[in-house]
Amino acid sequence: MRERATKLTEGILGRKRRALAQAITLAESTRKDDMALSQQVLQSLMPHTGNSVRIGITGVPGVGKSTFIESLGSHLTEKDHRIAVLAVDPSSPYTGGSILGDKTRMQNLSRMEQVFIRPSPTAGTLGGVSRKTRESMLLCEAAGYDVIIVETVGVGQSEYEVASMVDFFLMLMLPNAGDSLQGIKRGIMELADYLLVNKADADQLKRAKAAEREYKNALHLLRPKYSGYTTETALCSALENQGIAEAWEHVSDYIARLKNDGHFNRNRKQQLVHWTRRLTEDLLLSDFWDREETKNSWKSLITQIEQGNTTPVIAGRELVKKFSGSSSGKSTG
Ligand SMILES: Nc1nc2c(ncn2[C@@H]2O[C@H](COP(=O)(O)OP(=O)(O)OP(=O)(O)O)[C@@H](O)[C@H]2O)c(=O)[nH]1
Ligand SMILES: [Mg+2]
Repeated sequence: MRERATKLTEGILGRKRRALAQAITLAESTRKDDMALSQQVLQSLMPHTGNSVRIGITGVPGVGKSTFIESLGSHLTEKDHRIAVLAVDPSSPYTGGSILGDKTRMQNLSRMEQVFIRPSPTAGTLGGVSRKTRESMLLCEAAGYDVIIVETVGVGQSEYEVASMVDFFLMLMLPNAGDSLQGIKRGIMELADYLLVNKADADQLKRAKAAEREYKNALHLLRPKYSGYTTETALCSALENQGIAEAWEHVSDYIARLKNDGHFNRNRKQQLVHWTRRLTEDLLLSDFWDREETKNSWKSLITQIEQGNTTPVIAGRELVKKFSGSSSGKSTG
């Protein structure tokens, strides 16, 4: 296993796409031996991670995320960036996701040497998918990609997940504010660092401008993410390649300011703490439910609750007490 880990590590540091793709497949695997190997690789690559800007992009289906990434990606490669595009797709965990299934829409990007595109990981819960995306992100950084784009479809939970793994969160909007504002939860808008109204072209331009005004007003009512910062809005057309360079300029300026103010590093640190805590909790939980004694006690406790002999709280405490007693020897009291 050591040998394979070393080979993969060297391949990734040598910027070999195949090694990177293999390592991501390992990170996505749920097999125990794959996971062990994957963790070895990640551990040796850790010192080489972190040197990128991580951008999250969200928006309702059809808003133009893929088209936007294609357009932005081309712009970035001209500026000598190396780009990795990863997807978190909560809508179809079993089919591999729709987000990047349509690679046709990123035809130019997917052919470029400096671009690495990875569709959504399959299987598992949302938490699982985003864990894998986080690890994929680290692997891409070690392989020298300096802009990581994490795409997710705007349907709720996944946006929180993605926002908690990126440095900058960009929301693409449709040019019909009235309709779309209703569908957007306030909390989601609070996650955004930038709001771009896409499809501001041809006969939709006028509507897009009106929409931008509405979004701007809506944003005024929200608490800014960092004091002294405002979430800007702008127009773009991913299809016509309008406003993309300006959008990137804004993103880079914003990130430079975050770095300068110390928010950038603080965020990353908080994200790491949050992630580690989540992982630990997941491990604890699966350990708990995997135990024979939990399974056994569970059945009899449920029966007792059903018969009215105990309460869910008392039963729950009893289970946890048994678990912590057997795992650490300590009592929870
Ligand atoms: N007029 C116009 N059409 C656009 C623009 N951007 C995207 N489209 C069109 O909108 C449709 C959806 O674009 P996609 O890029 O696939 O949208 P998406 O957000 O990735 O969609 P999902 O992956 O299904 O969530 C396509 O027909 C695009 O050609 C734009 O700036 N202007
Ligand atoms: Mg898409």
